[in-house]
Amino acid sequence: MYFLKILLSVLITLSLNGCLAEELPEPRVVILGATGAGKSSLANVLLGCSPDSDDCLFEVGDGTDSCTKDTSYGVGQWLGEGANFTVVDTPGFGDSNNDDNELIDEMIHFLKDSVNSTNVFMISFNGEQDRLDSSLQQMIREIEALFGTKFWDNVILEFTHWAYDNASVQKRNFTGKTESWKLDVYNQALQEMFHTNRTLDGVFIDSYAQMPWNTGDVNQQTAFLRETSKLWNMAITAEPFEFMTIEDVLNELAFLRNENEKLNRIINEDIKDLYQRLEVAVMDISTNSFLISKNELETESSLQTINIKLEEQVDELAELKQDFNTTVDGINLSMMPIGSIIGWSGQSISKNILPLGWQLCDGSLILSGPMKNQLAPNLNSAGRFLRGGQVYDEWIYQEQMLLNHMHDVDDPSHKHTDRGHQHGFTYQGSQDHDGDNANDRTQSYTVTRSSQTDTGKADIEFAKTGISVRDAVSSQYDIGNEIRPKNMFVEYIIRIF
Ligand SMILES: Nc1nc2c(ncn2[C@@H]2O[C@H](COP(=O)(O)OP(=O)(O)OP(=O)(O)O)[C@@H](O)[C@H]2O)c(=O)[nH]1
Ligand SMILES: [Mg+2]
Repeated sequence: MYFLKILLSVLITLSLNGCLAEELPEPRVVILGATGAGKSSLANVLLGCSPDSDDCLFEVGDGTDSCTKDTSYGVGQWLGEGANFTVVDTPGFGDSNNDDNELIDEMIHFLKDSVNSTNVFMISFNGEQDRLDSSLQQMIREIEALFGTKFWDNVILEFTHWAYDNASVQKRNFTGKTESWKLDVYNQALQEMFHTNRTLDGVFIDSYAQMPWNTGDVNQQTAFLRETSKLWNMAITAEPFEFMTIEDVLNELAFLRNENEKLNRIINEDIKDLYQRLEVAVMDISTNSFLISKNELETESSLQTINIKLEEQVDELAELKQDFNTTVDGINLSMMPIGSIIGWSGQSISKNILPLGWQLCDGSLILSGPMKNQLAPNLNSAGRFLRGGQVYDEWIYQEQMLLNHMHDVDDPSHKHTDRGHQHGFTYQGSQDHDGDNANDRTQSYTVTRSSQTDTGKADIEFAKTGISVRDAVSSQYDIGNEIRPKNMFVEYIIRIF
């Protein structure tokens, strides 16, 4: 089973080894360190291999001479079963057989060209040693000089040869040279030697925990998993560091400066162009402002003119309306034949003047038309009513008349008493003495007598009865000097032509 797992990991790695840099899976971990520190062993165990297995990707030395000669990467699953990642193994420095500068150059080129970026620079130290190897110092100095001090942001310290068997743990606890002590010592040393004041984090991964004789040791396995998990979490959360040398940065800077100058030129030209356009625009604005104010004045003047004209037209319209009404009235009135007499709500009520061709019926002289030289009927001043009549009756004035009528007299019966009266009378006469001859003479005589009448035989004069019809009109009606129904005054006018 273990063999199969290794084989699978190797196959994956082999198949991916020809990858382009940008295709290398992340996180990427670059392991740096002195020769023999255990870099290749660590790279193997991170890929799930045994630290020193022949089947491992990275060759592991015997501890005397440097083993890894070239920088190379391996791609596989984390601890042989996790997510894909990339681990980069670098040569050890400080071997008298090698030219460190040459190794560093090759390594830098490989990192730039084949790896491109990394999430973690893991600097491996042999945990059993307490000092920083001078060759390693040189390498770090080179890296710092090439990539800049920013590379410290991605650095993690890693201590190999840090066993978690009981004896080793007890020994460290006894001596006080624990993990925190180790980190303090190395951080202090690094800060003194290099341009960093960062307190770097660290992991203690003992590759030998995966040796067959240790896999049964629960403590060692627990520590191995804890420390590798810590490394994984740091790797997946770290921002990738791009392998750009100072030279690259300078080149890029020069390029950017060049670009900047180009852009500046363009911007300057654009600004110049903009200034010119701005000047034109300002002139346009000024011209437009002038035109606008001129237009405003003209508009205002036009508006005033329009208003005046409008008012004139309103007046004209009112006059036209008046004329129209007059015309309409005229038309209506002219439709009436000459001699027509109509009632008119006169000037004070109708606010209208007497239409042409009409004259008040006030008895004034008619000056034109077929009735010329006649007096207009005098209806208005005399307050006359009009009545229908025959053609020969026209214009005949009639005074008021009351129809002959009778009044019933209610006599509630009364009595006349004749208390008797005397009639005196004188009788003069002549008496012919009948004689049958001519000598008969006439004898004058006077007789005065007084006789008493019989009662009830006197004739009673009406005036003596005391009965009279006083007023013909009952007091509940208005009594006046004319007879009229209810009415309303208008002025009568007559059409004369
Ligand atoms: N006890 C112990 N031995 C280790 C550990 N890691 C590596 N070794 C041994 O240390 C020796 C060097 O290991 P390598 O992995 O080759 O070291 P390296 O850093 O790759 O060396 P170079 O490639 O020469 O730079 C080998 O004999 C390993 O077996 C460890 O964690 N504990
Ligand atoms: Mg090696």
